[in-house]
Amino acid sequence: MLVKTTEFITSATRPSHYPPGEMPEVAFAGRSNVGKSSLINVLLNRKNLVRTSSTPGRTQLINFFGVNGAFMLVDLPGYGFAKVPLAVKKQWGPMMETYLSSRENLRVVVLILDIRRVPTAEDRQMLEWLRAYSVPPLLVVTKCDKVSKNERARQAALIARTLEVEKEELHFFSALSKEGKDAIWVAIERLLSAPETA
Ligand SMILES: Nc1nc2c(ncn2[C@@H]2O[C@H](COP(=O)(O)OP(=O)(O)O)[C@@H](O)[C@H]2O)c(=O)[nH]1
Ligand SMILES: [Mg+2]
Repeated sequence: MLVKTTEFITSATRPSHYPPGEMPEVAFAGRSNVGKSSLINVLLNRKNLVRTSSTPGRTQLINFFGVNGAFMLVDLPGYGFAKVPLAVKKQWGPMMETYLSSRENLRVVVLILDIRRVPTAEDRQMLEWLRAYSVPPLLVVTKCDKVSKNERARQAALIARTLEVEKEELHFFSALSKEGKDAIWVAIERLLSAPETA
């Protein structure tokens, strides 16, 4: 994918504030601090399109970006950060389910997982919603530079088993080495150009 232009479109919490769904859309989801912003910035060749921060969990908005004037990239709010107020936490599920069930131009959700961690209940919930609403998931396992080859294989098996998916469905990535960048773009492009299924 040759990224020529990226522009911030808007932030929203509910459908009446979403931008028009005229272009195919790819959304990114994952636990706070999993490396979601880092992945997006590497994919878009940007230093800081979406802010990477050491105080995770504050973003509770759905952020829409236009890429090449051809498709929409959506940064979904991170989940699972302990310090987020309960009231904010309670909004996450309905906000996600509303977006996933109503966004007709949504073609793929990139679900990001940490190679060193067991997927959480919220990761599994995301995957269940994607299945329920027929949105194809793209599973990206990030921070792969932090583990050895042996550990990677062991953790991949554990992650696949916990999510009840095949190991082959996992895309390995590192924001440091940029490993996996091209393969992830190929998979995203394929799904963005796929005919609507739902
Ligand atoms: N070593 C390493 N660190 C990463 C990687 N991706 C993200 N990080 C670090 O993990 C922290 C959280 O990353 P960020 O992209 O802000 O996560 P987000 O909260 O999911 O958007 C930051 O300190 C990043 O520098 C990676 O692939 N490898
Ligand atoms: Mg972030």
